[in-house]
Amino acid sequence: DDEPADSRDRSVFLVRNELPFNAEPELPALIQHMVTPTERFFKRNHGPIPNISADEYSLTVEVAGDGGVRKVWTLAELQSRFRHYEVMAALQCAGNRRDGLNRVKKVKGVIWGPGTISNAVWSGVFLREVLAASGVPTDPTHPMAQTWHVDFSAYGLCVEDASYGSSIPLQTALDPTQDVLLAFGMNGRPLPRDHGYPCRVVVPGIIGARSVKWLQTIRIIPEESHSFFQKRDYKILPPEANATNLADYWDGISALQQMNIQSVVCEPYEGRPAPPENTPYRVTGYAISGGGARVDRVDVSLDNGRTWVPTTLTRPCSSSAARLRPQDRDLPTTKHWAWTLWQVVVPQIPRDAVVVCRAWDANGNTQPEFPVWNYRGVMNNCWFRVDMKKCL
Ligand code: MTE
Ligand code: MO
Repeated sequence: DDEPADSRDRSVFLVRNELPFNAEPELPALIQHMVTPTERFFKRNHGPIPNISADEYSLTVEVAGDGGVRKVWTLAELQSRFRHYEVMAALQCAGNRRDGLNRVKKVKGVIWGPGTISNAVWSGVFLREVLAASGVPTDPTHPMAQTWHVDFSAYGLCVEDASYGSSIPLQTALDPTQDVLLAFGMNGRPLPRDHGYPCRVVVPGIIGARSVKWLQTIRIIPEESHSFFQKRDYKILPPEANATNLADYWDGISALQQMNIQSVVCEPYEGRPAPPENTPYRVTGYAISGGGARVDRVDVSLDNGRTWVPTTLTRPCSSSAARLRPQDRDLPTTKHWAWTLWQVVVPQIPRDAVVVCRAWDANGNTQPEFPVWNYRGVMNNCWFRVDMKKCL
């Protein structure tokens, strides 16, 4: 059953696949708001959208071995037993900008443009508090906390595996600065079905694939998830990996977690007419890094990278990007989970210009000038170019 329960406005989305439904908004619309309106938030689905009622929902927590601590939570219990938090965080698919790698050489996967990123205010409870109440050791020096993993699996079917699943290190889940949420709400409303109703994981700063929707089971296990999406997908395979030999590389390559440094020009946009020449123009876009690292700087070039101008950055708040409610401001974090929007007014955009952007993060990371091809087409963060000759 893939009956759409949510707004899937065709004038908002570039639909990349109908069944399962995969769609991204066009860039100028994407960055009109710091918090992406829910009906514009990109949708990435590996299978049909489950239809789960709040009354029937339950979440099972298991710990491998030792007879297995096992706890089953109803939605009402999850919502009433734990403190509620709000965290502003962007989700970005590791396949964002896959089209840029596909232009270099054919890749495997949904051919996404640069719109599989969106920024929302998520509300829910902290995963670490639910784990603690489920009997999982939460002392960071406990051997389990140091090496085990939190394996999430979802309700519903999916195309590549029996069900959708993924894992993060237990250490990440337990770290109070990481803000890993079990979310019930998005932008002040219950999660829409397309985004995981009634409960999903939100792991800020980490590739979208780990933020499992329609969460059914959490298993604390000594190794990573055995899911297709952990073991075989979402890895940067070396350039010699291809359709016939890729299995040879799976074991040696890490499953992606933190995102890399990214920035994209949203206006001008190749899908729109070029702005008139000899007129000042506001170049805009988004930028974000992985692991909550702050975006320090975004530069724009109008001559394909020979000369650059700095841009003005807009962050949701200056010190702590994640803390929205006054009572939460003293919680220990300085993480930048939200995206940064940026703009610069240039005197004009010549008709033969190639508009480029590149960003730096607090760790000194910047974007590569050219695409780094890999078979699965993930983590493309090369300089973003808008060729004015390609505008409508
Ligand atoms: N969870 C389930 N159950 N099924 C999925 O297909 N897709 C993942 C993740 N969680 C997925 C999932 C991927 S690859 C991404 S990028 C994000 O959800 C997208 O979240 P969104 O659809 O809310 O934008
Ligand atoms: Mo994704």
